[in-house]
Amino acid sequence: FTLGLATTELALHAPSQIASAMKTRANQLGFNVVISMIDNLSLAACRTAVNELMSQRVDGILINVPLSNDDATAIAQLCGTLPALFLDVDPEADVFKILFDPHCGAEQGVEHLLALGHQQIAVLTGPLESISARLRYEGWINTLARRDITPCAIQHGDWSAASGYQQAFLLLKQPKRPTAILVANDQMALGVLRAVHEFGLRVPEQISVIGYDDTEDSAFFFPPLTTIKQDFRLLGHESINRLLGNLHNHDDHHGDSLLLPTSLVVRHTTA
Ligand code: IPT
Repeated sequence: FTLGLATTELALHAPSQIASAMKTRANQLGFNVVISMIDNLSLAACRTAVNELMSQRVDGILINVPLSNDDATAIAQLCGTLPALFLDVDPEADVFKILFDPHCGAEQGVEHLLALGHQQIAVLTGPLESISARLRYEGWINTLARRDITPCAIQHGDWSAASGYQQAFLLLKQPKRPTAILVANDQMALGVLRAVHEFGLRVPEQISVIGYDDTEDSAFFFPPLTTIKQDFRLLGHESINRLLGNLHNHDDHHGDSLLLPTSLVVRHTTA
């Protein structure tokens, strides 16, 4: 068998670690994974990637591309009878999927900051074209609202460390300076840590920073990053297992969908 992976930008840490985990699991089982990377976040780009994989006669497709419910349904239709497993859709999406619970992750981050006594909380979201970025953002806002808190500042990045660095200055220049920043991924948090340092503030004494992902290097940021862990090794392992389990099961396109939990990893950027 050969499996196809349609993926978003592999220069980003999370998608590359997910792809690596999938390859590792597939190799253990004696399968091959071919990869097609999209060049922009659009339905058209995802269609192109899926068509490319189908023309290589893959036996099943993994789709790690952020897709709205309608777009996911359109891609599932494009795949026809070929089993297709989605990794970046809404938990409500009516497709075969394996996801980390975005509500759970967003809530864990907010609850951690609230437990430390923070009230002046700024948020830095991912790109709003991404369904996961929107769901984390929504989860933060809802969890804060339950405590009658609204973020003291909001900015939007593009998942990169560079965007985290740039947007952090805008958050720090607010008249009411935040005592904590919720960041939608670890790469942006890396940029935020540098910006905070250049701004002359100490982490975590003067400002707390929390990331999201727990990618391989996050324990080696300075200071070591407190974050919300998504276990990408487990995701890679489970997605290959479940897609293979579905190869012979052509009439049940939903297969065994799975919602994985996230967990809080407390290191040294929050106090
Ligand atoms: C998601 C990551 O959390 C984020 O950091 C970014 O890399 C994004 O992917 C790229 O699409 S994880 C995804 C499975 C929701």
